[in-house]
Amino acid sequence: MAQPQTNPTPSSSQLDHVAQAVRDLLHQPDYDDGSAGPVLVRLAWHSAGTYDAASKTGGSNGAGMRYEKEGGDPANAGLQHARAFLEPIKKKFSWITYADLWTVAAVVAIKEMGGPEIRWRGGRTDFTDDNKIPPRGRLPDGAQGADHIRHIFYRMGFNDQEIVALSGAHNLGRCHSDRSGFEGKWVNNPTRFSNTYFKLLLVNDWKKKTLENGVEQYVYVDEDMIEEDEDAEDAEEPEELMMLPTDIALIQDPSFRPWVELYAEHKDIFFDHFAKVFAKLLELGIKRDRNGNIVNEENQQDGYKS
Ligand code: CCH
Repeated sequence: MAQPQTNPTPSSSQLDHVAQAVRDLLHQPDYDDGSAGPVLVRLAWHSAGTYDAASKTGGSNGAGMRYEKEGGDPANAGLQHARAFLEPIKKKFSWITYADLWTVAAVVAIKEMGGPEIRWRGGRTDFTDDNKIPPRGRLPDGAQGADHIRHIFYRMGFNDQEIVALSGAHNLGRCHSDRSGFEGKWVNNPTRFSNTYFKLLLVNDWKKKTLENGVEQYVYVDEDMIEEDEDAEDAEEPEELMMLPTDIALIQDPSFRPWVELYAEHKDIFFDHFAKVFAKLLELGIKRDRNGNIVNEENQQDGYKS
């Protein structure tokens, strides 16, 4: 039997250069809310969120989104922007794999946006064809409820507390009608990592709204903000904040809700739990030897043939 291959993890000085290059590209004045950070976080999450613990398939190893089979999944619409932001870094530091770059970029972005330090380990390889890419349909659908969220995240091996902690990433970024069909941001400052998402879930009176495209989401308009803005010289239209049906499920479900309450009240606990669960997400499906190097076993080479 052939020996398993191992891939060395990049050295810390090599990584410092990549991390700096990621920090340098985050500021994008003409893109969304001025930062590439949120979409980079979503790229890492979707690259890892295909994991299935039962069959040990999917996960961030492989960077399958470079192939149409995964990259063309409607669930991944818009993530080509994140991959394009990172492409110059891949060109400059060709030793790093896409799978490592996509995951480390999110960790750097979260920290830079004011979030916690997240443990990250390298050594992922990139698939050289699309045989090992799992079938589509493993990522969550924002239009659904608590049962669906559990079905998706239990499959990866997460519990209810971890599901709620991970969902706190919706403090970042926004929905785009031309990507998911949903529209708007969850918090007023979507490029700053914080626990505001949990606070807003609890304090606001979320109302169901049907968008012009027929998609249903929940919205809230801060009346105080409108009054303040009317007096301001350069008053901008206050933007309606939004929640997905899956976000609202977190306050409706009796097992999810206490975690929302805890994280709304204690930012430090949220940061601690988020750091742990995001690190776990990025390691799903990755088997390491005693030295931390990834072991690509023979049986992991057998993939989906469809
Ligand atoms: Fe999410 N997310 N996400 N999400 N997400 C969207 C955007 C972001 C769901 C649906 C959506 C996580 C969990 C879930 C981010 C991080 C995470 C969008 C809008 C939808 C829809 C996409 C668009 O239109 O551009 C659902 C459903 C779930 C779980 O049930 C988890 C877990 C994470 C990370 C830990 C981030 C960040 C964004 C903003 C992306 C951007 O482009 O601004």
